[in-house]
Amino acid sequence: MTGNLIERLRHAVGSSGVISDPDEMAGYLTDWRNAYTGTAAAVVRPGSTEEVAAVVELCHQAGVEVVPQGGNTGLCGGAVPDSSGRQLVLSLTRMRRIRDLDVANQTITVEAGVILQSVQDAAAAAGQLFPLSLGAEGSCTIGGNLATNAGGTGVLRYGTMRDLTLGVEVVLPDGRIWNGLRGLRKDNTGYDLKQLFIGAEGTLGVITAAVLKLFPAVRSRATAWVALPGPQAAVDLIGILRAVAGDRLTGFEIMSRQSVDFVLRHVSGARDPFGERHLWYALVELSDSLPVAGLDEVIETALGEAVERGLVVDAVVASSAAQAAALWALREGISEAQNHEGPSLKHDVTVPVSRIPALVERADRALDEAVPGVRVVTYGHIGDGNLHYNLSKPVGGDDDEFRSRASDLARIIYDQTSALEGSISAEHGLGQSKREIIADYKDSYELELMRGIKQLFDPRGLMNPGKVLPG
Ligand code: FAD
Ligand code: 2HG
Ligand code: ZN
Repeated sequence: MTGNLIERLRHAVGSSGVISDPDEMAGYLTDWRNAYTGTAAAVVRPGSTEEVAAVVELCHQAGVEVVPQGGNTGLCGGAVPDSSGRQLVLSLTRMRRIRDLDVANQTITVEAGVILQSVQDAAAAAGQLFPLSLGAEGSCTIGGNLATNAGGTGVLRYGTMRDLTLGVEVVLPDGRIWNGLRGLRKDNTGYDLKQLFIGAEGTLGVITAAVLKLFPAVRSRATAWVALPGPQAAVDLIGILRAVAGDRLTGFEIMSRQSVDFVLRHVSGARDPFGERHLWYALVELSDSLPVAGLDEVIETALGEAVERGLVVDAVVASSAAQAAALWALREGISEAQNHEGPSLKHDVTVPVSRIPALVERADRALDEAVPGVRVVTYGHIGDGNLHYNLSKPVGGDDDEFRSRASDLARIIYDQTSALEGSISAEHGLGQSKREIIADYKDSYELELMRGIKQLFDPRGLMNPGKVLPG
């Protein structure tokens, strides 16, 4: 990148918005778990849509590649530049304005750099709920949530980011602004273009703002921690809860004992709710917008039926908000805790919910045959058919030797997932990590159509190249 372009970028966004000092750039060049590191010519932090457009246009004219970045919490290297040192990281973190909150329309309009938790807080202050919820919510941004079509723990009831979005504003790869910020629940005027940008991981344009759906605030909640003999019991328990609680079932997460062991070992203050060890656990949440909905009774009725049917071995219903938060901390601490056990080989897979038990049985057996003693950290959003099938080395194993098995182990999990008609990424996306392997699991015609869409929006291939599409 020429000094001339850096000067023009400074002119476009102000001197404080352009970082080119290597030490100051470092935090933007490595991902959350230090799995990917790149270099960049500069990091640019525009403060408005017009400034984003000016930066992207200058890059387009100069043929410079752009890597959009939000909170940098992504788990597949999508926001990290390559090692050429020629790419530009475009950080949206200065775009933090909540532009509008319309209670009658049940919408909130926010800029891409707004932290997810700030959107939840703004909604709550207006007596509303923005239901996207995930472990990184204190640092991930709405732009990153949209670009990865984030899921999290509320999908069971409220859907993913795709379901929660009514409109987007996007800076296209040549610097033009598309204003698709419509707050409409019905709009049948042709192709739904916003959905192309959601889940595109920054490869089609830079999302600068969005109109998101709001829901009535939650005013009562019941939370239970449940011990189960296995995944089939969890699937059956979801069926009972749906029959008893309907739409009030808003969370159902599963965790293997290995996952909980890591949290108990590494997260300070974590405590096992039961005296005995069990094979599997579920975290169940019911919630309602009515202040007095009798949810504790509803959850106890459902769990009582499950105990009678031998599906639940033990259960505790939280008696206070603090106890419920402690149960959620056991679940949300898994990602962080696993980082203390050497490399985590992450796989974020999905199959139809009914096939989860078959996936676990087949994949666990094949993984243990491939690497005896491998520690399988299985957990996640089973109500959506989504498991995080993460692996840690055997006790006493060597980090590099374990890393060298990464692609064989991934194939074991992906082959079993594919045989059960699943997908190799449920929520984290393809980024750099699954960009090549996706070619073995996705129909070639589907990939050809995706390449055609990329060519239409970004014919010069300047927007987040090296991500999503196989090379
Ligand atoms: P980044 O990491 O900065 O970027 C992610 C991708 O989006 C990159 O490809 C980047 O180029 C692109 N991008 C970012 N901003 C824009 C923009 N404005 N326009 C265009 N492209 C853009 N994910 C889930 O789905 N569910 C979970 O439950 C979940 N839990 C997590 C828990 C932890 C502890 C961590 C670390 C991550 C978790 N994630 C989860 C993954 C991650 O937080 C989400 O994918 C999040 O949505 C990423 O947001 P971000 O702002 O950090 O994006
Ligand atoms: C979760 O559900 C996230 O906790 C992160 O999607 C999963 O760290 C992971 O692999
Ligand atoms: Zn998840």
